[in-house]
Amino acid sequence: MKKLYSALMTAFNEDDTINESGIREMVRYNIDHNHIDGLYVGGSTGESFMLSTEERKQAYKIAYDETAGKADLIAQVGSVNLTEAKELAKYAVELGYKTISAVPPFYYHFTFDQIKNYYDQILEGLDVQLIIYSIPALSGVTLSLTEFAKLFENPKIIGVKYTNNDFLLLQRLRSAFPDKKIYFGTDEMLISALPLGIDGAIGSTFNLNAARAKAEIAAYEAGDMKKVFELQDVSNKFILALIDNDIYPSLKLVFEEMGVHAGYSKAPMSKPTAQMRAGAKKIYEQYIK
Ligand code: SI3
Repeated sequence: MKKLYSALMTAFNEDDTINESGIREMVRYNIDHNHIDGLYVGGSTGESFMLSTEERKQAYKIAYDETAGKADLIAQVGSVNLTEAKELAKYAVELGYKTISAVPPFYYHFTFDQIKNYYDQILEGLDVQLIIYSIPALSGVTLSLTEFAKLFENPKIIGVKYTNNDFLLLQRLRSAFPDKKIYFGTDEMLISALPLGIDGAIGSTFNLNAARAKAEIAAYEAGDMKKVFELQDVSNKFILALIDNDIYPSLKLVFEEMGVHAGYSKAPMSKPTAQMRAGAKKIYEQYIK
C-alpha cells in the first residue's frame, strides 16, 4: 500500500516566533482526522530554511512529542551549512527519529563529490536511514541517474523524496532501484507518478486534502482510472487556488477556517491580507467543507 505523508507546517506567532500549540494542533489534525501515515518535519512547507538551528530543533521536538509514535516521522535536516545539518541530524536521532532527509547543499553549485561527501558526513556515526530530498526547482541541484546510483551506494540512504516533474528520470530511478523508496512530492502530478511505481507521496496540500489523495490512490489501486482523473481534477483546482492565494499562508488560513489554529507564516513570507483571508474562506467552502 502506498503511503501518504503530510509535509508539516511550522506555525508562527505574529512576531515570527514559533507557535508551539499551533504545531501541536496540526500534528493532531493529521493523526486524528487525516489518519496520515507520516509527517515530513522541517522541509520546505515547514519554512525551515528561514529558521535558526534552535528553532529547527524545536520543531522536531514538538512534532516528535505530539506524534507520540502514532505516525512515521521524517526530519529534514539539510542545510547549506554542513555543520548545522550534522548537528540537526544528531539531534533528531537522539530524539528518536528513525528516518532523516536532507536537501543537497545548494547556492554554491557544489560538485557531485562535494554533495556525496555532505551526505556521507551527515550520516557518519549515526544509526539512522536517510531519504534524499530532491527538489531541483528550489534547490537548483539536479541529480542524474548515475549520481543517484552513487549516493545509493551508502546503505543508509534508502530512497528519495522526489519533488520533480521529470517523469523520465522517475521511471529510470524506479527501474534501476526497485528496492529504494520513492516518495513523490508534486501533489498536483500524483496522477502521473502513480503508474511509475512510487512508494507514496509527501506533500503540503495533504494537510487539508488527505482524504481526496487517499481516495485517488485507492482508485488507482482498484484500476479505476476515470475516478483517479476526477479526483486529481478536483485536487488540482484546490491546489491551484491555494497557489494563487499564496500557498503556505493560505494552507494555514484554511486550517483556521476548520478551527485548527495554525498561526502565521514567517517573514519574508506574507502575513494574511483581507483579500487572502477571503480567498482562503472561499477555498475552504468550495473544496474542504
Ligand atoms: O515540506 C516539503 O518539503 C514539501 O512539502 C515539499 C513538497 O514537495 C511541496 N513542495 C513545495 C515546494 O512546497 C509540494 O507539496 C507543493 O507544495 C505542492 O505540490 C503544491 O505545489
